Amino acid sequence: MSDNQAETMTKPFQRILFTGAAGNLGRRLRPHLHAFADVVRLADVADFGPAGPGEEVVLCDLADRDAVLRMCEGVDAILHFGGVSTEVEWEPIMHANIHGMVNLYEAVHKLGIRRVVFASSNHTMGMYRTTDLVDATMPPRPDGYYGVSKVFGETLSRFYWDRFGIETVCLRIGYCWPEATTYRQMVTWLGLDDLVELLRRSLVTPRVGHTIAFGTSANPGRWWDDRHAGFLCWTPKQSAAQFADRIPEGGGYPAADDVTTLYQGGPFLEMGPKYKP
Ligand code: NAI
Ligand code: 15L
Repeated sequence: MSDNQAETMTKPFQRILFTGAAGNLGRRLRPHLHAFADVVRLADVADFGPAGPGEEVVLCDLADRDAVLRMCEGVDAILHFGGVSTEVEWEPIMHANIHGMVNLYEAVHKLGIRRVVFASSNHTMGMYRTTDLVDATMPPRPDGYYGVSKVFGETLSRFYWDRFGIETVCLRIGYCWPEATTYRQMVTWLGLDDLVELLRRSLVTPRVGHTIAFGTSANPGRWWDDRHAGFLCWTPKQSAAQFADRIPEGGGYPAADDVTTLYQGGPFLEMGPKYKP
């Protein structure tokens, strides 16, 4: 297909909203979002500059209920990537990932928006061992406040599907950064092209109900079995095998019996709440 043909093809949505536009994935995904909709509304609490062609920019704190309702007005689907993306103290996580998530789904329900793709995380399952093979039917075992907040997001979206028929695909994203430099990053790596295609499938697959999918490329030694999201027909094409020669001896891990080596959550276990005498 030529570029011209691709440009004239009908896009699946008139307007989509992407939250978290100022972040790592927001900046990397931005050029790819135009394939999904005529208008891409980009939102974040942090300033990220002016709108480009086919874009709208909204500055909005997810914890501000009225602002979230305004941010969602007129959109057909949402890619929800905004929020605290790592293990920190509870208050900011509660602000963005708990209150923010409730505000978003209240707005989605009120405005009749039918589909959300939620950037969940592998840290919903971070207390499984690195020797376990995890799938979407297994109970969540988060590795800290951040992982707990993502389990909350998955559960809230489940409620909105069961009660109100609002569809959500929760993506348990692995390590989505340009390069892997430790063994854990290599096992959990998600290439950007694979993520773009996963987003497309999550948006256009006709009936997704409430789905949990694992976002990881075709890496050697994967910890996650994604068969329950097989109907999305997403087959990752990238692989972190390309980084194998950069991984230091020992995998960039501490000693074999360290918690960050034993559990899938890796370094997040050390960043999380600890007893302080
Ligand atoms: P990031 O931290 O770079 O971006 C998150 C964005 O959310 C930031 O621009 C931040 O300003 C915004 N944000 C934070 N609090 C907010 C609030 N109260 N109101 C509005 N916006 C707020 O994170 P990144 O790497 O871009 O990840 C995006 C999403 O994907 C996050 O939800 C993260 O939890 C999830 N994820 C990312 C992974 C990765 O490897 N990059 C892995 C697993 C999940
Ligand atoms: C996440 O959930 C984070 O948002 C991301 O920055 C990475 O650190 C990733 O998990 C990981 O597990 O490495």
